[in-house]
Amino acid sequence: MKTDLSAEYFSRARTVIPGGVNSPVRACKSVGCDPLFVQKASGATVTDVDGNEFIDFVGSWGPMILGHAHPAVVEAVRETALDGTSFGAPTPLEVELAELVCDSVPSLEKVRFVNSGTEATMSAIRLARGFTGRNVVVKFDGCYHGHADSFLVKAGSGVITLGIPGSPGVPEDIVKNTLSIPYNDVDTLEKTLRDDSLDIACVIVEPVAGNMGVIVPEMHFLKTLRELTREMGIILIFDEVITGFRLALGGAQERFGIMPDLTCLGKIIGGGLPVGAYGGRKDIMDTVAPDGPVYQAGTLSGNPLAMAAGLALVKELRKPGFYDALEEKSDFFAAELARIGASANIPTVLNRIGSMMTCFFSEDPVVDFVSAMKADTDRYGRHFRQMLEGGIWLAPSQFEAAFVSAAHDRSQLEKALNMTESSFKKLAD
Ligand code: HOZ
Repeated sequence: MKTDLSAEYFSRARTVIPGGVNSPVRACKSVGCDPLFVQKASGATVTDVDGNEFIDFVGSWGPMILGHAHPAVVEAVRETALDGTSFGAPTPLEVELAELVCDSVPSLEKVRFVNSGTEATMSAIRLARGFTGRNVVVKFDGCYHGHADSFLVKAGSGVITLGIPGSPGVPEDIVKNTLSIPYNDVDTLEKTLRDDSLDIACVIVEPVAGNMGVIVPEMHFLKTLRELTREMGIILIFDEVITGFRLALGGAQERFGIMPDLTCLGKIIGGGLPVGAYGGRKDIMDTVAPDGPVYQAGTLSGNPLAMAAGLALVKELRKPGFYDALEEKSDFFAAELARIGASANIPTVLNRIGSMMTCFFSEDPVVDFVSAMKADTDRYGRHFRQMLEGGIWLAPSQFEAAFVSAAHDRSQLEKALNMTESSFKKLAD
């Protein structure tokens, strides 16, 4: 595979951008290679600057549920841009998208748009603290809620990928207000939430973990979490930045029938443009400025291009049969992947729900941070490089999800499966 131009861009990038990238995992350090620089993408394929074409299972880390450059999204952005790209004033587009999002996500009565998932989660915990008058945030080991100070405690995503235990620059005073406990562990959950001395404002959780690889929660865990938080007057926040509009139109909460008090969204609702959102119960959301005292603001919040892209995309998702078709395609892909994994001479564990999945190079079931960390990351690195050589673009980390999109066709999925089979064989040699 020719990579001369990518290498050249990487070398230039490293002199002016830390690590040569604008988000750490992209540097591909944990999979032992340098990043490829992307020229363009269309449908389920990505083409790099050297002209190599790949079948894409990263989907920009989640947003591309329709595939890249979907005509409806591109047209909406193009048309909107002709009338101006930012006004710092309300627009009809944000009202329309807010209405559609509240109508789609069952627990949302009101929603505020921001610019990223990180902004959504940090705003949601501020709101939970303001509403309850308490200070402590409970999260789960290996869950990732963006890079705000309060969340960089036993975090997933790039933090575990790069083996960073906690980040310098995050004051101890902030860390002491974040409690991280094991995912899927009902006993610890119960003990923690029932401890009145802890001053817990909220619990934030990925209702399906996607940032230590995909981990589907035990229903008993999620149900207990909902019941206990309600009983103790603690705000339950679902971080649905990945699962929102991915696992169903109404996200994980619709799929599982469990309603949080607040929900954080991002990725898909921006159609590939920078967007985040937080929303939920009206009484809580009415505490946000200007109706209430909890301050949160943003010059580019509700940006017209992002709103237009999100609207165009969500309208596609609301067409009858969209999620059934995606589920069926993902069923086929996951079943074949599991079959290939089961007959390989290396241990693999496939965790999957809907169109998101992770194949762990692991002996044992992966149910939490500790079991995820047992995965063989060197083997994943080799697998990643072999797949890339074979034209398949996977996340450059064992601890991320692979996403199937509406744009993947049968032949692309079959090619990816064939490549996986031959990669597993080489790994076993
Ligand atoms: N939330 C993304 C990972 N699951 C972030 C991707 C990145 O770190 O660039």
